Amino acid sequence: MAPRKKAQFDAVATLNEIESKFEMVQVLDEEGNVVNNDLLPDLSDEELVELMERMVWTRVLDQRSISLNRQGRLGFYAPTAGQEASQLASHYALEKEDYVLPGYRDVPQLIWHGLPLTKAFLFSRGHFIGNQFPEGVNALSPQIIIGAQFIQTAGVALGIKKRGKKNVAITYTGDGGSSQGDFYEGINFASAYKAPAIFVIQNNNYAISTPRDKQTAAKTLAQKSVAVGIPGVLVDGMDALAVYAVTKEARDRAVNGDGPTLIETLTYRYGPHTMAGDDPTRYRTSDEDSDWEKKDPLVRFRKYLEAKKLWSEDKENEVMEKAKEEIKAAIKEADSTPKQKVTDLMENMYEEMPHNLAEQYEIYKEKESK
Ligand SMILES: Cc1ncc(C[n+]2csc(CCOP(=O)(O)OP(=O)(O)O)c2C)c(N)n1
Repeated sequence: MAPRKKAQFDAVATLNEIESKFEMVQVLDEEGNVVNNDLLPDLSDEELVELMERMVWTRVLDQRSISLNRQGRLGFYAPTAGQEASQLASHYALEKEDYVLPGYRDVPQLIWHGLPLTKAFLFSRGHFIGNQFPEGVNALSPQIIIGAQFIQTAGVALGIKKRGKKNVAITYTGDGGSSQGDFYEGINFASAYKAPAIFVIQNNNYAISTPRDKQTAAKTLAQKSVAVGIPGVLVDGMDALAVYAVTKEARDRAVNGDGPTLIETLTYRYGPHTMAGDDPTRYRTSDEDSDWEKKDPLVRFRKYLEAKKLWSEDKENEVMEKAKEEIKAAIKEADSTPKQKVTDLMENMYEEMPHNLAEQYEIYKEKESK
């Protein structure tokens, strides 16, 4: 056999070189020690405490939501424990006027963006009021179609740009979502138009039961940015300060007119994919679970704050009690909201009802009036 011709251009070397550049950004190690002083964000003591409060509050919300779901008092719920730094520290880098386009697991960011908790519970129950956001809450409802929010974000960000606003649109998907066509279309379009968008892939290693390495051969998900010509960054998603730092940088770039950024947060969900019945013990080992628990975002940030004398057990208990009270009040309010009627659903679906449905609408109206 003739010897293989030497390649004129070593594409493999190019790939290897690009892939090797995406190293994980970290600020705090697992013991809460600062390992990268240059990236330490410029947050005041009050802000650091506020971020920790949000993470603790959200962990309590997750625990309560799981119980409420098991009691049949909530509907759809996608657990969030383990992903608090990825979700809340990225959100903390935003401004109130920025737009949030969440995936179904990203209800915490919506709440901290101003969505009343009662509405989050009503959303879980599939009640239309859960999708009616108050004026000034710049956000869309959680997206269920995997990846679709990436296209919507490109559009929202372009709208922000056309209006000359100094704001961004941020969106979140999972590792599985980064294999969807919508994902690529969204980041490509936003890049071509230099739209002020921040695209976050929360890589929790599994798309339901499919491990991340079974759905893409890419070494990192952040490197997918290269193909569309935007900056990409791989960050430790269990490290609140690192997530905050890279998102803040992405936001600064976007509002300065430098276009979108793709961020991959390396994280883990402790619970099942959703409460609809998957069993993580069938696709993950307990060793894997405990390895990730050692990286816990709350533990790490707590250690950092305790060393600075900004946090204590009493403080944490106080936040947890407050969270429980607020959750109790919100679920009570959700319980007292009138049940959704078929006519409510129809009225909220159409601005102009098609004539065949208009007939059915009248029938239901009649039935519901009895
Ligand atoms: C277009 C589309 N295909 C399939 C599904 C079913 N589905 C729901 S969640 C999910 C896995 C998503 O995994 P990932 O993007 O990693 O996000 P994670 O849930 O881990 O946060 C799939 C396939 C869907 N909702 N939409």
